[in-house]
Amino acid sequence: MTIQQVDSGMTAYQLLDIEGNLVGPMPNLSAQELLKLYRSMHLGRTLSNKIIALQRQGRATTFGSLAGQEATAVGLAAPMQAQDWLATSYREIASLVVRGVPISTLVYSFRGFTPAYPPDIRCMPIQIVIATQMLHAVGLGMAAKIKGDTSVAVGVCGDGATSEGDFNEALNFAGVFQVPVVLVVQNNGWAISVPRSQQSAAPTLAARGAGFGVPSVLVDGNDILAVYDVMQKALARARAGDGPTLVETLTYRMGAHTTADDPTRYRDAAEVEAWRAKDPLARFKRFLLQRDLLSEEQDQQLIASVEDEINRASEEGLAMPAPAPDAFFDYMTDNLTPRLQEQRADLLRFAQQDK
Ligand SMILES: Cc1ncc(C[n+]2csc(CCOP(=O)(O)OP(=O)(O)O)c2C)c(N)n1
Ligand SMILES: [Mg+2]
Repeated sequence: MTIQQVDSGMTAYQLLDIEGNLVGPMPNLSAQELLKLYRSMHLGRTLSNKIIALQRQGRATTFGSLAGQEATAVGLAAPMQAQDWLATSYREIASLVVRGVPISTLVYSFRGFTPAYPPDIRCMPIQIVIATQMLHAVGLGMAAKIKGDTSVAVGVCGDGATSEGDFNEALNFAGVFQVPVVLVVQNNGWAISVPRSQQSAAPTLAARGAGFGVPSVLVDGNDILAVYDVMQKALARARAGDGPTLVETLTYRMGAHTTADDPTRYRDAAEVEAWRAKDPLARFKRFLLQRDLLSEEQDQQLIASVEDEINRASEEGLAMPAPAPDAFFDYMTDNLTPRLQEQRADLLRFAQQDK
């Protein structure tokens, strides 16, 4: 597979069929690396379920489920190098875990607090304002290009985000200035209640790239090996100075948009069931079992250790002290204007009354 070839084809690139059979050339990954990908996918799903449970208990904020999209989230982050930058939306929590953001920090952030990621991790805080992170990624890539370093930036957004001006501006800038960036669209079929079919008349969202002179790839987003392979090649292209790539991953949001959503009101149960058969975790598990890289017993152990890790990290994240109510003023500007100082004092008075 080369990026130029897939550009014209526009059938989704696949390496694992839904039975877990290898249908293309195996990426260069050791047994240990394959198992790590599988464990990271489990970490993503278990963490997502955990935060949903915490939200139900009133201990976390509104949260968007990752279930079904683990191959995309893990596959886009795993081939990145330490010096690369990642700017995600709110759903790709497994990408952040792969990059090294502590799980306890993520749990803390979903209590509604601004997290402090370790600075060397080079992940932007999750972005709620749809598509803006694509511009951030292009800016980070452009900065690397100007400085002449070897970092590549990755931006991730959803299918709905592709209708935003920011997405198109990011692609345009990336194309014109040959920015070392990979722009990933995780097409999970829905933007809250708006289906992909109403998002764009283009046959694929990857097709958007051509209009901006940006090579693009359509990939099976529930196939961890295919996503990994495509990302590895797109990152290498950018690092070699060959410019940006647009990647569309075809996946599906199995859960609700967020904990504030009821998808049964707008989508068909049969559609959800059809996608259940393409579950990225089940598919990859079949592959690993077939190749004797995993046994059922080892799988049970792996799942238990993941649950244990998530539970322990969650306890840590829940125990972290909440920031002072006025702490966000500290991140705003170096010198608060008199008006902002007044607002800060007002807020503190209000918080005091509330006690
Ligand atoms: C600029 C902007 N407009 C509207 C919203 C409200 N909103 C939150 S999520 C969402 C849908 C996004 O869908 P998609 O891009 O497909 O991402 P997904 O949630 O499916 O991962 C919208 C419209 C927002 N957060 N930001
Ligand atoms: Mg979507």
